[in-house]
Amino acid sequence: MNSENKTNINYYPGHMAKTKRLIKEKYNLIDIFYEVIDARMPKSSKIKDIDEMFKDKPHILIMTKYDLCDTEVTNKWVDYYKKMGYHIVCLDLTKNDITTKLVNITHDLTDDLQQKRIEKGLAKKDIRALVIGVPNVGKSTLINRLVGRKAASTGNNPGVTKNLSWLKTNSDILLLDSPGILWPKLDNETQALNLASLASIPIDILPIDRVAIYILHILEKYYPKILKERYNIERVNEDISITYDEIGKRIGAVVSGGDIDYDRVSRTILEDVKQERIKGITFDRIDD
Ligand SMILES: Nc1nc2c(ncn2[C@@H]2O[C@H](COP(=O)(O)OP(=O)(O)OP(=O)(O)O)[C@@H](O)[C@H]2O)c(=O)[nH]1
Ligand SMILES: [Mg+2]
Repeated sequence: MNSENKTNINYYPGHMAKTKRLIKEKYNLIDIFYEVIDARMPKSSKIKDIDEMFKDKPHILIMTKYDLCDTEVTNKWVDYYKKMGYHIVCLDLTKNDITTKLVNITHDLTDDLQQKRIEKGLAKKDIRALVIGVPNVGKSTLINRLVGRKAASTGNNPGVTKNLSWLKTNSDILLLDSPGILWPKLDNETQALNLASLASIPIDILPIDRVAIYILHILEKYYPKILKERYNIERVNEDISITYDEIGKRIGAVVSGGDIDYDRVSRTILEDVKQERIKGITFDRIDD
């Protein structure tokens, strides 16, 4: 990480500190943890120090929003994490029938624990899984899929889940939903911009035009076709400010006197990513 990439964004609402405290209290009850990350940012959405926090528990890395990512790039991350020894499952949670694989891996990873109980003459127990991850990655949506009904509240904004709660699934797994957590300081600017671009931190934490221009840079560099098609632009200019102006004209974000309404352009770009009108993109690159 070079020094230019250093930042110091303080975004750590009180409920995150509280969540970490509550998770620590429940630690002994948890048999396995499901760490949920966004397939469009396999690195930036991974919580720092989480492996350390749960080092003696089985762990499955779940990449949600696989339908929205650039699979070519994201699959390189999947290989990377597999090589590091992670059990990993990629999911498109808009589909219903995706959970068998996850349930099977959960049974494999908790088999030892069940066998030990049987040896002691005890019955098999319900497996308790903690679902953990940064805000808005799909933790509650995953839980609803596993439970088979809308048991947990979901929404396309960070901070929807406010409390920890246990939910029973169709199989022998109990799930603990948790509010999204981050680390106290976002000290890497690229990571903060990725989280902001994909709505895992609120829109007002970073200047909106900075986030929008960052998204445009990513699109210009890696996904010019998507950028051209979305905004009906003929040629993507390397000078992002020209593209930014052109988008303003295309979407009619022009104020009297002919000036571009930059705030509106920025909001449109962010909203287009959030509402999945811009998709097939992955922000983290393995070779960066
Ligand atoms: N396209 C797509 N959307 C998804 C997927 N998973 C979740 N979403 C959407 O992502 C948004 C956030 O989902 P939630 O389940 O509320 O996320 P969360 O991690 O519980 O968020 P917090 O409680 O705020 O931390 C919702 O609009 C979901 O519909 C997925 O695999 N694909
Ligand atoms: Mg939630």
